[in-house]
Amino acid sequence: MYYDIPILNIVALTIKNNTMNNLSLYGWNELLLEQKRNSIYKDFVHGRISITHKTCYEVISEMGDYTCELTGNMIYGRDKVEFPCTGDWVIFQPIDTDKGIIYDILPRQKTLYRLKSGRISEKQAIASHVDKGFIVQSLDQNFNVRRIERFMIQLADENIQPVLVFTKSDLEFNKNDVEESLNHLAHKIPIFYTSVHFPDTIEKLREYILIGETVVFTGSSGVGKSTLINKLCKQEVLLTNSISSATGKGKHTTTRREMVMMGEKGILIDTPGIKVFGVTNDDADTLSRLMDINSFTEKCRFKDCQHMNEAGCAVIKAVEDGELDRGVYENFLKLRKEAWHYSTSVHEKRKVEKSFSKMVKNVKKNPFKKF
Ligand SMILES: Nc1nc2c(ncn2[C@@H]2O[C@H](COP(=O)(O)OP(=O)(O)OP(=O)(O)O)[C@@H](O)[C@H]2O)c(=O)[nH]1
Ligand SMILES: [Mg+2]
Ligand SMILES: [Zn+2]
Repeated sequence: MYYDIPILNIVALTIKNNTMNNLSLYGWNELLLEQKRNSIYKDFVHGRISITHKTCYEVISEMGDYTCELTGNMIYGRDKVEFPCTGDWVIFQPIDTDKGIIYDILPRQKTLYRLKSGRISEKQAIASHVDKGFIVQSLDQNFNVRRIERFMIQLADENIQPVLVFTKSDLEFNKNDVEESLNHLAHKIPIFYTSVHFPDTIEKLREYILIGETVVFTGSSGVGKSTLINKLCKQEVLLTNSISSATGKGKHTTTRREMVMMGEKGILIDTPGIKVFGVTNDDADTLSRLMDINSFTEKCRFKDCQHMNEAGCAVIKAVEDGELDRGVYENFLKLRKEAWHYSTSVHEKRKVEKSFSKMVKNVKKNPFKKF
């Protein structure tokens, strides 16, 4: 079901006293207010999406929490990637004490996107208005520097501060090996070693999250994202994969993107574990800077060197001389190729859409002509 016409004053807006929310704790600010004033729906209610379901959204507003659907205009008038995601600020009209219809989304910023897996190159918005991106890896089997680089490049595209959070530091691991493989990244990203069994490591991380700041947690399934969020919030706000000692049950893998409040301090967004996190950032300069190879790229003979097989390529020479890690170099090529592939297919798609809409216009003008 969807709605197109604003249902003004049909339902008395009942304020639910028990669920009044102070939105400034959720990051509401002057800029967002200004943006709301520019919307034709400025007289409606605003709120932030806390959970994204398949066809509806949980929205937190000053008047309480609502489950909302989209208007038909929003469903049919936008690309999937422009549909609301967790963390978005939206304008909606309550139609009941706990139901509403979303009419507009305030301009997105600092959004974590990923390349959707599948044949068609499609971006997916995971979380928006994000200040920090916690790249979570567990120190048992999950540590993988190539995956860290992958997340970092994607976060850089939207100016989200990357933070590396290791979990399960109570388990056996070789800290020297970990630190050595992070040499080229260490000065670009804060690193935390945490364990649910060492409360001071959780406390340090909690202090790092500031009031009103939004943090998204990303990483493979089972690394302990939901467990860590529960510890930071000092309560079981999310289901985790741990076995409950009381029931012996509790296998639960996260399936939705959900926002929770950490005390009255920060806003934490949990996400399901993703096997391969595809990138869409095709900015080669950012990539070479992040991977710490820009000191070599500057010395290449040709300005437009692609660092693949060109004569006088300082990057290839650095790999041959052992100055640049081969793994870093190969991941650089891989990430760049992936992002190129994405942007080329987006470009192609736009071209097809443009020629299609041109054809539709022409048909409307001259319905009997053959095109
Ligand atoms: N030893 C140890 N185990 C932990 C730690 N943190 C989490 N775990 C365990 O790791 C398992 C997975 O935890 P979850 O929090 O569900 O993992 P997740 O990253 O949310 O996984 P998905 O929701 O599937 O993406 C559970 O059995 C936790 O008890 C830790 O610091 N040390
Ligand atoms: Mg989880
Ligand atoms: Zn080169």
